[in-house]
Amino acid sequence: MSQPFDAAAASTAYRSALDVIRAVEPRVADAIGQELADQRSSLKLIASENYASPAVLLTMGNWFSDKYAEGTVGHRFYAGCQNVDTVESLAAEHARELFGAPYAYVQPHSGIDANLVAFWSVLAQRLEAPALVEAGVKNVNDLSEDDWTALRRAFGDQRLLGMSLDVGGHLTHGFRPNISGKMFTHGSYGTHPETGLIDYDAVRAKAKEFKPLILMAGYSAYPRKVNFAKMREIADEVGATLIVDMAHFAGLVAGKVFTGDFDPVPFAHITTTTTHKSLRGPRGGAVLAQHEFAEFVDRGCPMVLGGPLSHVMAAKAVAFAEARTPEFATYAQNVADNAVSLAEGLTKRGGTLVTGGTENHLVLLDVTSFGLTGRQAESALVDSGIVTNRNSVPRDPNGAWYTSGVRLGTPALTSRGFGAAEFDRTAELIVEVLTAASAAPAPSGGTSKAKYQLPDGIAEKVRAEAGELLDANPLYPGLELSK
Ligand code: DSN
Repeated sequence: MSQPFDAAAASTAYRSALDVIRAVEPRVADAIGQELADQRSSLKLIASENYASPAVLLTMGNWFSDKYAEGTVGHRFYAGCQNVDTVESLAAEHARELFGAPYAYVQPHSGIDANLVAFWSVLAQRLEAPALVEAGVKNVNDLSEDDWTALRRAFGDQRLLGMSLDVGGHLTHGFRPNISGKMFTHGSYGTHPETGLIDYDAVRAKAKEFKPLILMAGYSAYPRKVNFAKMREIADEVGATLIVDMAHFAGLVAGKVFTGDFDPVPFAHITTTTTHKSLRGPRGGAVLAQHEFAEFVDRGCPMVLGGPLSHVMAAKAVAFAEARTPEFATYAQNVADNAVSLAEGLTKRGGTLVTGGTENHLVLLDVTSFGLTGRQAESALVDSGIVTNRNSVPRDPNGAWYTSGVRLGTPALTSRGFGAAEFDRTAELIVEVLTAASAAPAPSGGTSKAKYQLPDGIAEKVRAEAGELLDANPLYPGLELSK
């Protein structure tokens, strides 16, 4: 584990906790133990997952969970929030210093919540613009029902321009299954058809034509860096607010792998994130903002959020403190270096990567050259002990359900201590499985898009070989649930 911890103390803590739980519902205690066993025994390559430290995990299991704390530090709707104030202030202070942000809001429960807080902040800030203030509206809370009806109509005409889902954008960046797709008229920018890279001139042209209120940057399956200085220039040219969703790569920003034009925080009006991906904190979200948006972001609860999860805010404070250490900076650099090793390991064995490589924590492998859909590849790999997720590739012929790719991320296995050699070996195992796999016959003739077949023994062999890599790099070394 690249974040040092006291294994004997953590073993005692977890054993005691499981004893207490087992006395009430033994099946839950067993499931918790089994989850650790399962996570220890597979090659976890899901790009949005990680392993938080025992300190982060243990911070969530306590009486902060029992406290209501709607409002903000020092201005709560409930009495007795002095200790919540302490942990929320600490989390916000650490986040501001970690990311060099003027303002931090650590209450969002998830990335979707963080984006919703950001969207409402932009709308509220615009609504309270001088013209409205002159008309007597000082605060959105002063609006009458009729005003709200008029504003809802106006919201329908607000435009959000984000990265297209099929080139790696995220559902919460204006797509229909998410509320953002209903709040905003949505436009999207793609990537260059040959290079697969963001074409900033094309983004600029699209922004000039579409005139968005919000220009959204950030991704969940784009394997490259984004130039946020250029994105801000484009936003300024068209009078848009730049929101960057850095959920996937927040750990690379915190660890100073992404600096200068590639660090979103100085350029974005608002930056949103989750805290549990490459940042390796508890499951949750956060918003960073320039000063002019701070008071609007602060209204997140109760505007769009339920009561803050104080136990998770406490764990965010611990995770941000960890992310400020030199060990975390080394970890973040290793995440990026390991992604390059994984990419090179796949390409030298015949794999095809979207954009031809990686500059962040993820690799997008196009599996059509193996004669498979993404769904078949995902299933063949997981049955061989390699956990990934299927993902669309640009202009995917198999659509968003079956897809033609698998997304592979390095944050989790890097937390286990994997380095270049282990990721090269991981690439070898992936290619071995995908080369041996083929589409299964469909009952109605032809081949299935969902089912795959593997020659006997391959899955078992690869699982055993993956096990050797895992045993050499144990998850939470020394942490034992039984004496
Ligand atoms: N579900 C996350 C991912 O896997 O990328 C993003 O929300």
